[in-house]
Amino acid sequence: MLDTASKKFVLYHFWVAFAAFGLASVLGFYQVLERSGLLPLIESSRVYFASVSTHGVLMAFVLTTFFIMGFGYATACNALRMPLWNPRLAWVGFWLAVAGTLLAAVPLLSGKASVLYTFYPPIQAHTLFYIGATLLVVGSWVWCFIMIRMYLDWKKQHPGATVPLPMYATTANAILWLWASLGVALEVLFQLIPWALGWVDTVDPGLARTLFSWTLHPIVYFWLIPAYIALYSRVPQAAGGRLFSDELARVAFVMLLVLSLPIGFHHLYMDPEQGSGFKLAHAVGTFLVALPTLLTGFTVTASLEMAGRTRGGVGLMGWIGALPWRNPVVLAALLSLLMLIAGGFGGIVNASYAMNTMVHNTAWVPGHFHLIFAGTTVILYMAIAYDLWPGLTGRQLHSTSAPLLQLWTWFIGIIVLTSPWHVLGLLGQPRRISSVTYNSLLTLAWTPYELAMIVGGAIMLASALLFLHILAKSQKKGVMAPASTLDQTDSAESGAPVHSLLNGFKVWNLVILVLMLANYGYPILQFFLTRTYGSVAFGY
Ligand code: HAS
Ligand code: CU1
Repeated sequence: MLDTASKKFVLYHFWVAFAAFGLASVLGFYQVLERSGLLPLIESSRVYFASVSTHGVLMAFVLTTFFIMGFGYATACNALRMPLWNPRLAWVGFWLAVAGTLLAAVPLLSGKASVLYTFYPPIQAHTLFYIGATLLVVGSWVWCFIMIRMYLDWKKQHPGATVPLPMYATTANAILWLWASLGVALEVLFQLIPWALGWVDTVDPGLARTLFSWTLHPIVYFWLIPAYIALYSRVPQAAGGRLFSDELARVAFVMLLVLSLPIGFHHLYMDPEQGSGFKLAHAVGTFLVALPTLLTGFTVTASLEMAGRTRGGVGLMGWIGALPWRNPVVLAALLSLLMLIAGGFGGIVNASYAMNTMVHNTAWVPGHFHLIFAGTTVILYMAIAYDLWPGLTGRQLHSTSAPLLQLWTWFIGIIVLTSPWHVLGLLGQPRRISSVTYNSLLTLAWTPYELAMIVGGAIMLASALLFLHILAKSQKKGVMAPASTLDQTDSAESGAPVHSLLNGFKVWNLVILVLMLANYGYPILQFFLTRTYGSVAFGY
């Protein structure tokens, strides 16, 4: 159970996450204005790249890591009905991550780490950036360790019992992140930091990109899993029903864990350093990893249908209208699923080698990930915050309609922002560039879409600020919440026996080890077996 001190601890995480989100949202709006090329006054590629690097790092690493840690601690205590294990160590993890964020912020904001959130060499950042990123990751490892420890303690105290689903999924995510972050940790510790410090003159971008791809795909599921935990463990009850199948949910989380790791080469299809055979192997895995999302769509929609029919919905589609659309958790889930259809479709296009040649490094790719990350994923982070806020702060949300307005505007903003990016990508607009006025017939066709993206960006910024306002005002001025709502029971009707494979991770860790050796062993080893050439640094 969450005691008062742990509630405060979780709130600290959420506020760091959401403060980062607020700042990054402001930068995002500046970027759509700058990138459109329609306002020559604010054009500066130096400021643009500092901004887009800060925006990406804040959204992809700071918002996510702190939110996932805070939500994980809350889930572990609520679902297992256990106090937080070793709060002192947990605080150490938190402060390490905060220190890392602050360290990285200095070079980011002063234009000395304009390397974008993927920090691919040979563009070089100031050493402080790499050290800050490392500390953030080390802080998150403390979280992983505590999650796994609480899961193991609970299992020891309840021999043979089924681990509650939200905790099973949280543990899967902690294990996933430990495996995933190893790739980037090797890259940063053995390549980037020695190179940034001048201990070595050159860096091998091929090896660095290979190691980063090891992290880059699973990290997106690290971000996504908390959203899926909400879909499985909060949404069915909020809609007035129950989860369609606890076992299918576990299958989905296990598949996300195992299959998301050995497939990173779909980010390197157009790179020369890896062979086509390995790219094919990773492509097959990429199509397989779409399955747990299809399973999730099925199970969650089935749960919603059961709820809608219980609420009196009839006919083929009548249950959809019967759902409580005015409940923020249900509304966010419905909008999230809608965005997942389009975002997932884009993902399948990316994953298909021939079509990837068409969209790779174009505006299509940021279109894809803003839709599926900022859309599908972050809208559920927002819903989780609304859901947990009364329990954490002791106060009810100050308004029932403002969260609905906020979620709808976020959804509309995302659609208006990302649809033009998909089209711009198909029209050949590159990603990772600042201004795009080439003054040719080709770029004339881009103009209407550039205007649309500014409108989308403005709606999103307004929605982001409203989100922060709702949380802050509710925490300060909301009516005291009745005691009954404070005791969140996250458990999704667990207790029914499940197969031991769906209640533990030993076998799955072995499977991951084998798949990683098969898909990454030689591709990494080859850099040490053949003569390769390094690159000197470019950058600030
Ligand atoms: Fe992705 C690039 C492939 C999912 C994030 N992706 C990125 C990047 C990011 C990202 C950040 O293969 C950019 C990296 C960079 O900077 O270079 N992605 C996929 C595939 C999936 C996928 C196959 N991506 C995600 C998720 C992300 C994310 C999730 C963040 C959270 N992605 C790629 C590829 C690239 C890539 C290539 C490299 C592109 C390049 O060339 O650079 C899959 O997991 C998607 C599976 C999803 C589906 C959708 C199923 C639909 C469902 C909805 C059901 C709803 C119903 C409606 C029925 C197949 C489940 C109910 C409605 C009611 C109203 C009741
Ligand atoms: Cu990926």
